[in-house]
Amino acid sequence: MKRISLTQYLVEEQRQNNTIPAELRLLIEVVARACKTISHAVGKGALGEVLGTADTENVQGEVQKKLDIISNEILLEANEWGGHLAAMASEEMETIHPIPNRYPKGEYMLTFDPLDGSSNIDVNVSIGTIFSVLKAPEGMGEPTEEAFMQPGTKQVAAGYAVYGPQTMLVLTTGNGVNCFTLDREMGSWVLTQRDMKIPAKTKEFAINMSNARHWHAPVKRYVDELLEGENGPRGTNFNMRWVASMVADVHRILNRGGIFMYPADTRDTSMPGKLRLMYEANPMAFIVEQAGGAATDGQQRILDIQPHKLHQRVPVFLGSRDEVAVVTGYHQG
Ligand code: P6P
Repeated sequence: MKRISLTQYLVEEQRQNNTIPAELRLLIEVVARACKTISHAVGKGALGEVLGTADTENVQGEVQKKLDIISNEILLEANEWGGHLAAMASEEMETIHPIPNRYPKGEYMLTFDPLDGSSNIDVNVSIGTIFSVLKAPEGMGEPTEEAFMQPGTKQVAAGYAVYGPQTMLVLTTGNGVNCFTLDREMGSWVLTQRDMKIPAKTKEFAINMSNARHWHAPVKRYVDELLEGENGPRGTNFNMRWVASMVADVHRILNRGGIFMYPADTRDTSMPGKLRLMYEANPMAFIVEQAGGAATDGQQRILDIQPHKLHQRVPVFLGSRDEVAVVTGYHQG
């Protein structure tokens, strides 16, 4: 069967569903091209002098890896001049990044985690780029952080690139989830999986078990029942995976089901979980829901959360909808 490129997919999607205006198609293609460049930089490893840490910290107080900064720069430079964006926001930057006045401003706003899973960079484990697209509020004028404070239901597109054995791009514009594989010889993204669907049931969970003593009761109850296996209330055995790269864990779940959890815990009530709403939880929740899965913070749909701060964190339970319903039910019970 003849495979089609990302561009042909986007053009045909616009023709059939009118959900991808030309400016949004341009934005998606620019981000996809930037992810190719990031994949190339990541793939060089030590040969490219890109491993190890920069001697800087990001707004999260995390030591930045050289590739965090390189990836952030690649996305900024790729998106500044095209005229499709009004502003950008990144995990690696404290404040929003308005498009410089020397370039025309567009109607979209882009948030991203330029390189997610940084702790895996130096040990050659899959990492990725996560991005989310919002519309700029009508008549916004000068972009503000406030303009980004839109619930996840307002996203017009979201996606991630995973830099693993293959480099893949997973994308939704609100009409299902599709996956593209990078053809390195041609330098093009090729559609390899159409309309991905997460199985409602699963026997595989993903959580960092080393935090177990800090979990709140609903999470402890849920995970203990999974660990009790066939002799416990679930009546079956479960398997566990934890890559410590959200992109890699979510990609596995998109392909074979599973539940991914990064809960809040008792250590720091001011920090509800580790993952950030605007450029990790929201884009992943959009993708997961579009693939028939579910994504909550333990109480409500992640996509319904009204953001208040650009870098706010949120507890995350996402994946196979039957399992997300169980653990969410324990929180609500
Ligand atoms: P921990 C990577 O730093 C990340 O933000 C996610 O990609 C990943 O799921 C999580 O943190 C891993 O956290 O505490 O297990 O290292």
